[in-house]
Amino acid sequence: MSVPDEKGLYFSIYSFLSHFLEKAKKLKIVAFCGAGISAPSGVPTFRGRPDSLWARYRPEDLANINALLSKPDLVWSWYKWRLELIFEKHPNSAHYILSDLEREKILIGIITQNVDPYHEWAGNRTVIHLHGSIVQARCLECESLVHWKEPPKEIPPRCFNCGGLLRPNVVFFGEMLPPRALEEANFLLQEANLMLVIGTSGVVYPAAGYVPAFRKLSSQNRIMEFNLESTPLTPTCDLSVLGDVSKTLPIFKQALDGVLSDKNPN
Ligand code: BV8
Ligand code: ZN
Repeated sequence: MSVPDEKGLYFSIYSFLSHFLEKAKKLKIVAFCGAGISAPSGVPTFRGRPDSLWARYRPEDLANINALLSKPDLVWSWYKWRLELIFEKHPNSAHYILSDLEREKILIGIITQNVDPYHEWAGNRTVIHLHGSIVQARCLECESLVHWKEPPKEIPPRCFNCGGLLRPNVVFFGEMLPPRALEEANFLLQEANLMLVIGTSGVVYPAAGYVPAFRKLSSQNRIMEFNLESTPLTPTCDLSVLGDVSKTLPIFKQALDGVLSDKNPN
């Protein structure tokens, strides 16, 4: 179901949340995020939109270990371009809403597919990066870790310790997701009763599997999707909120504040 205008959006979210909170004794939100939450910041997404990252390249051409080993300059110039964008731009209102919700102890954590640090820069502390972090790199020879404070100057960047080739500290296609991140994400799924699925096309696995997994955990769990368009995950969600997430997430927060204050007038 989608609601076009802001006022209609407010009331559809208000009634959804009010109904949900009739039954739910607690409100524990987990956010599941994709590249769409950083799009309003000016960081292109991977698929779909004409300015998307993949529009210029195909995933199998760049985000995989064989490409890095055979074409280190090409792969690192792509990562350097992305790092320049990430350091130049900044978190947007959608990131800050999630940081407010964590501070109000309503959001218990974020499971993100994103490799940018915008959730942390917006103030969130429980952020699980399923696909690693683009602002870190590690040496293929000695495993030394580098934290970029700015994009690397030399391409491909070399290890300060042994001169070995560095790789971005991200999960390439064909690689396993970090077991620790999988565990932490599962813990959040157990604790939460409302999931916000924000700005993801739901095509990359196993990450996208967290949404149906949350559904299966309990019949009381509810899922809201925030996206510009419907996705393969939409049928698994209870409410699909269509629109730019930097506009729709603030409306969500207003509606939630409205429901909570109507329930606890003091
Ligand atoms: C694995 C880090 C096995 C790197 C990423 C063939 C060979 C090998 C594997 C596979 C294969 N075929 C399929 C697979 C599985 C593969 C996969 O799922 N492929 C897909 C493409 C079909 N998965 C893997 O390879 C995974 N590993 O399977 O390993 C294994 C198992 C055991 C032991 C050994 C091995 C690893 C996947 C991780 C890949 N790494 N990123 C980097 O970033 O450079 S994935 C990459 O896609 C990013 O992390 C990104 O976040 C993620 C998902 O994309 P989205 O976030 O959803 O972004 P997208 O652009 O797609 O969508 C944006 C959405 O936002 C859109 O819906 C849009 O409408 C919306 N939007 C845009 N603007 C806004 C908005 N919404 C609201 N407001 C807006 N303003
Ligand atoms: Zn090294």
